[in-house]
Amino acid sequence: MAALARSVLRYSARHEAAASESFAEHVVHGLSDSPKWLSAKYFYDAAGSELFEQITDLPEYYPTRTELKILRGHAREISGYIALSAALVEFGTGSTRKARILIDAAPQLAAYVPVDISAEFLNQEAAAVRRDLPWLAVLPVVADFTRDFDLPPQIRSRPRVGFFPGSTIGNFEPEDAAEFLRQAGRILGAGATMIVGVDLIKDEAVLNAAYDDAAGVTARFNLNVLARMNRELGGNFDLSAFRHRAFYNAENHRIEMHLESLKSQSVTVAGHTFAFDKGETIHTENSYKYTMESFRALAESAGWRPAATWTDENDYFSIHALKL
Ligand code: AVJ
Repeated sequence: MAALARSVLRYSARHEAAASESFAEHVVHGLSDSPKWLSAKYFYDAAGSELFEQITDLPEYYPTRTELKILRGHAREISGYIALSAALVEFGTGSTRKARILIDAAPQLAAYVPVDISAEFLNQEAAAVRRDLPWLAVLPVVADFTRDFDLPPQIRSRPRVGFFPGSTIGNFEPEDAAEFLRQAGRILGAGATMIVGVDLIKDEAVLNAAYDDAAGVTARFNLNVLARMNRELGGNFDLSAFRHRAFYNAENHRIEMHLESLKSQSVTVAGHTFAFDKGETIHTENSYKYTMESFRALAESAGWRPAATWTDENDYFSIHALKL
């Protein structure tokens, strides 16, 4: 255990150090390291966000449609964990589609607080929800949800319900996921509920296909981070000289995505030149998978009490209600 725990901690520490860097600093830091790596959060520029939307519609990518099905099928029961006149605080709102399912099933909700780093998108989405649900106080917060942020003063006296769907929690190292949950607890306060979507460990062929689809959309999504470095940091990556690699790492319970250099080459980006061996990779994403039990244990280690869990008929995905 010691070696794994140490390597996870080391990885966590370097992610923490990386949290306050600019994209350029991050790229120089990650590509100077051995093995080379980049944080998955840099996938999501406009092109990357659009490609991710396409991923969610792929036949192989089960998480989104499975989570939506669980939410729709159990919305009333989930709503039972939402207190009267509570505020729903969504961590990292991309689309409001999932929150709307909860809101529709929980008329006792008084406020919706979507939190996201992208002000423009957030304000657009917030305006649309306000238009459709005029009785709901919609109070968007522009913030990096992985850091500490202040809730709007208007919800100071309301019970709080955190919402973190999509298995975005899988992008954190387990240590960092626990730290995130602990911090979410601090932000939400005593008596809070947290509703979290978590992808489950399953047949490796199903996992591998979900991250290496036949149409090549996930490959384009992964390669887009090279295009983004070219666009934003004056890079000269030749996208045809790299290929998408994705596989389940069973020992560490995670999908890993990499970009593999197809030849020996050097690339200049952000004013620095980096040498790649043939076959060398940039590690671009981890997507951790849990069992029901391993996620409950993680939540408990972060001070939350698992109150209920919902899943689909294949046990592909899970939604957890946690209480503080
Ligand atoms: C948005 C982090 C949940 O891990 O499944 C999809 C991102 N990467 N295909 C995931 C992703 C490749 C996704 N999350």
